[in-house]
Amino acid sequence: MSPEPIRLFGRSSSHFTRVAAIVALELGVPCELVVVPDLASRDPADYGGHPALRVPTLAVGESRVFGAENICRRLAAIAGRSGEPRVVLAEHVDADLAWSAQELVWHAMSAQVQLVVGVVFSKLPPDALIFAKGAAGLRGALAWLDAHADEVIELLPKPRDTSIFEVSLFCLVEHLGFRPTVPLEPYPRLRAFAASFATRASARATPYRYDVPPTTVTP
Ligand SMILES: N[C@@H](CCC(=O)N[C@@H](CS)C(=O)NCC(=O)O)C(=O)O
Repeated sequence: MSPEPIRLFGRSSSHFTRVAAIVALELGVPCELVVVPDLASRDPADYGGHPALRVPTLAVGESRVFGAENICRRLAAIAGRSGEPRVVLAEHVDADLAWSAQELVWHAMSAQVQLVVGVVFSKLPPDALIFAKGAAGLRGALAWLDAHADEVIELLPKPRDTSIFEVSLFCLVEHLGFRPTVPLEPYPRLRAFAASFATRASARATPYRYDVPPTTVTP
């Protein structure tokens, strides 16, 4: 374990933040959530030093890690490994289908951020090409994941506690319910997967909610 304090700058309503928070819990790495109060801020210091003004940022002492997947790698390194990985990372996977599936999960999460920030907060027209195509691409990614997620999960190395793929897919699907963007009804297998993952202690400990004090922007 790290002798230095570990802090996660993020928001309880953010799916990228929740990926990191769940992985920290799964690995047993103590990690304090530092709430970023206002996602409209243009000061990197408010994001734990993230120059691109995003959450999450992991702070390990003076070091900073940007990007949810990199944060998970750092948390896994802090936890150390004995034998098989407890949380399967991208580098533990060797299958085209699984790589493509992970790409579509990250894409869908980013597409949802774009729709929320663009249409909901910025009040830009949803029929603008960037948002209309973004929503169509999000629906396409979800349909593909609904058709292939079970097969992808079978391809993941065993034994494991969980994987970045499963954690990120869960955070994506639950966030689409928390912050409706496109309907989830057409994706029964994704809903079933999320309902099952939601019973894990790490998922129950990190419910989506809006942090107080209230902010002007809350993806
Ligand atoms: N690739 C980044 C994406 C992070 C991201 O998009 N975070 C969202 C919140 S879930 C954000 O900071 N949105 C603020 C904005 O778009 O202005 C990661 O993996 O951490």
